[in-house]
Amino acid sequence: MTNNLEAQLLALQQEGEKAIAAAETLERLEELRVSYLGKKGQLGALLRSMGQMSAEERPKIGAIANTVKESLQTSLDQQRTTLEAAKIRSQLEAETLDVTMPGFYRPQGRIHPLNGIIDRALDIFVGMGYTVAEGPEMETDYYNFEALNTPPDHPARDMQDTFYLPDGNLLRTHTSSVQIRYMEKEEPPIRVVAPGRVYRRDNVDATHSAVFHQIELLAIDRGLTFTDLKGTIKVFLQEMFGELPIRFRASYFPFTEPSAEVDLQWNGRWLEVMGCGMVDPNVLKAVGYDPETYTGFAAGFGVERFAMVLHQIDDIRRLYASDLRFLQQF
Ligand code: 2NM
Repeated sequence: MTNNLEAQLLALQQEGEKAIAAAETLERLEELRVSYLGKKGQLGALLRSMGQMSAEERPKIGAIANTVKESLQTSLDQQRTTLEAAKIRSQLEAETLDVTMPGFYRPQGRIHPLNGIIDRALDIFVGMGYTVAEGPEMETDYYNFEALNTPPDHPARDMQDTFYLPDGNLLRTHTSSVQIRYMEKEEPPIRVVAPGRVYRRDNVDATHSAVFHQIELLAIDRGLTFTDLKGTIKVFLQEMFGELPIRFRASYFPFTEPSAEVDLQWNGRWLEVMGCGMVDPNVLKAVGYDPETYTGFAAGFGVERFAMVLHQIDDIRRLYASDLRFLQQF
């Protein structure tokens, strides 16, 4: 009986130490601790059978059991220390940075010349108290033409000049449609600037594109005059091109009266750079403003044209080709 128990205890110790030494994870080690030394563990189970032992056998077996327990506990502690150290080592290895490793090549990005012009122009107008507004590129006939006092027989309304969609809508030919939408929503005083893509059925060449960008500004208030328009445009062109002579030349737009083209003296030549005018009373009426109370001025320009003049670009198509050899110059 005694010998048998003693042998069992020693076998348990041997088996346990072998298993502990073979444990590869801290989780496995904890399982082994519970299995051997836990409340319902194997050592406890053996000792419970001591109850049937004689008084002289008890202390002897008890001493052996204690040795087995201490020995297993020591093995567990040692293996825990070993595994914890290994865990930390492998963590450190996984987190090591090789500072000599070559990096990824990230080409330097830059602002597209068209966006550069748009950013500068909007900054100038925002500086003069204008709000930036945007609207849809697909428009109704009403917002693109009718509300803008453009008669049904006006050449701009021709199929030859405008992209009409099968459902009767169209691709906007100017961002004035945004101004109409803005005026419908807001009440004067108004200072708004509308940048965006516009579409015209032009044959593409060095100076024409079927899609281009426009910026239009609009001011509506009590008592605004042509002088206010001239002053605003003068300041804008000065900030954009520098202090150069400008002139206003009478012109025509359906949505303004009077209307004018603005020329800028650039490299000794007069260059047409903008269109403008006093908002036609019919446009004010269309958005529900009383033309006896309010007057306003508006102006617009092509972003591509500005970019070409300012950066000496000879062909508008370069602005759409996404050729990095070209774009990296700006
Ligand atoms: C231009 C030239 C002249 C213009 C007019 C309007 C509106 F909506 F108020 F009637 N917005 N923009 C306008 C006037 C645009 O671009 C060359």
